Amino acid sequence: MHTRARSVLAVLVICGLGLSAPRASVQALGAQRFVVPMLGATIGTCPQDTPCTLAYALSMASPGDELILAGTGIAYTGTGSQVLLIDKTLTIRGGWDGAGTGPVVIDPAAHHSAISGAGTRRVVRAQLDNETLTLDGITIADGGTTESDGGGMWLTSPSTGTVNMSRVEVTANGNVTPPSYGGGVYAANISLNITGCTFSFNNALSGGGGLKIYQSTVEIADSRFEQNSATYGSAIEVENPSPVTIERSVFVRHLSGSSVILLSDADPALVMTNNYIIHNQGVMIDAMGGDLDLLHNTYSGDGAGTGLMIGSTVTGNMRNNILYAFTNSILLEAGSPSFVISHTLFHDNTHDAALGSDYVLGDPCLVDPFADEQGFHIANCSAAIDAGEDAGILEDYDGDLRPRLGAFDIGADEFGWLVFLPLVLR
Ligand SMILES: [Ca+2]
Repeated sequence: MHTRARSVLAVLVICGLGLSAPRASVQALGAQRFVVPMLGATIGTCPQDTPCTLAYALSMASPGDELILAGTGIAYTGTGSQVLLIDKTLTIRGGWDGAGTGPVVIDPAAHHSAISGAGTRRVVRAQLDNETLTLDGITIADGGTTESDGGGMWLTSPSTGTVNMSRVEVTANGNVTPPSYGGGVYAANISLNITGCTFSFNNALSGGGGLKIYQSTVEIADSRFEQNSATYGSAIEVENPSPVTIERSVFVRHLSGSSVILLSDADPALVMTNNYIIHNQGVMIDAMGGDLDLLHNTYSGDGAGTGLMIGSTVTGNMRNNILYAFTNSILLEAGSPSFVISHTLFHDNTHDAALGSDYVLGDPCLVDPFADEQGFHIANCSAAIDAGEDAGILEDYDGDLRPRLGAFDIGADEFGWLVFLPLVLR
């Protein structure tokens, strides 16, 4: 994909040069602009040995350029309504070691590049018109706004736009004026890809504490939502026609709000595969309408709350899910005739009102249900082993192949000795 995109770009540049030399400059390939949080230059082109301020680098960057942020432990800040107003194709990459010469070393784990709204302004506002914003290896922190949407980031487009987020930590953002939506991120009319990201401690007064999705296409993988808060949809609210997929992700310790994930009207489509939804309060997934497919997920209520609340018009199916330790495992409104339930494992719930077909009542034999997601892997005594059906999912949460040792297992983990042994030895 990357190689192909470069090839296409190269062809475009060559064509541009052939037609009109000045129109396609070298910058169309994406110049690197280096940025530091303190004492940056405000003239020049921001080379590695003379890095600039963030505001200056953004102002002088051409479409396609890449801003490379030194990770010094000092947060980047700004003035006005938001730290960054982005209306062009751009990459912002954190984790640069700051060395003025030699190879450019980028390691976000070692060099922390945080952009802070200091509790008084939004961190990023992106208005993309057929443009792409790529964020990698940065932290979006302490964004706050008196506007209603998007405390950390407000991502919008009048046409189409794409935002790619990888290794981004969205933390401690919120908006202070009700009604407010998308404390961490508000995504409206865009395509949003989230991989390897964390949303934590974000707050919305109304819906979508971590993320509000409005009329957008969103893919989330290998990510973590932890302790976000809202009145409803404390992790995520999905509204209007919005196809959303979530896989290999964790939703943990959402302790306020009526629901963790909310489909709030008739049009959303959510597919969730191989996720852990554990140690939260309220309803884990509240689908008021739309299409919902739940494949190989593991949910725990710690002895309270509701696993799934399914509206009467919801279509879709759930296959191979574990519902553990809820007051109510599944509540169906008026029978929810178009929602199919099969191969669910129920254990330690007070009420199992809707069982579906081929259900299992038995101990999932979790490694440690007081721990986080690693504890919700299954041990060899589990009733989930080989009790599932083929739902077309050929890998588990860890990327291990399904099925193993016979048939498909229920839940996010496919049991295998090769995985289990290192876990118990930890
Ligand atoms: Ca198996």
